[in-house]
Amino acid sequence: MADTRLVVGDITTAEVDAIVNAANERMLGGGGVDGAIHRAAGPDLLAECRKVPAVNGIRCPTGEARITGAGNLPARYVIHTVGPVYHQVSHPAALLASAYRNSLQLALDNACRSIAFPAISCGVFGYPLEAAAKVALETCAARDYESLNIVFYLFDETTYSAWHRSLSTR
Ligand code: AR6
Repeated sequence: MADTRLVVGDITTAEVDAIVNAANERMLGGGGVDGAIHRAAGPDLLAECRKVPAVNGIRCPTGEARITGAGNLPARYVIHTVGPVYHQVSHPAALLASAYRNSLQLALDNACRSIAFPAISCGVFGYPLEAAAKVALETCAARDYESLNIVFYLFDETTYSAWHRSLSTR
């Protein structure tokens, strides 16, 4: 199994090859962790996002992922993914797993050894914490990703506890 660590903290400080952004389909910034990442990275990140091809304004459909440089962040790359809006889709777990899987695959494709995730969909997108933790940790535990060092940056104690409980019952 991949080396998986949990920390309480701000993902913009993560010293890893790639940090994952919980973005929206337009991929031009937003609130929550997306806003924090764009603020810390500076305007180069938005400029790179604008270069990602869009179809009807959509750069990254829900469950997919895209990679850019990371501007002023300590990380080399930002992997932008879009989790499901929990109450708007009929199969949220499949889409959330897909967001994690596609992010992990992009990290491997770009020779990353380490990747940091936030709790995708657990803010304004309303995903229940226990259920999200289970999907996140199960997906990251797949053998395909065992070469990666994976760290979850969980922003508050409640989210950390949900992940910690899920990891210790695996
Ligand atoms: N570091 C780590 N985690 C953070 C940080 C941070 N600096 N800031 C917030 N979080 P959310 P979503 C946590 O709402 O639910 C944006 O507007 C936060 O406490 O950022 O996937 C996008 O543009 C929560 O646990 O993402 C989209 O429109 C987790 O990150 C939409 O929000 C995710 O919360 C995406 O919603």
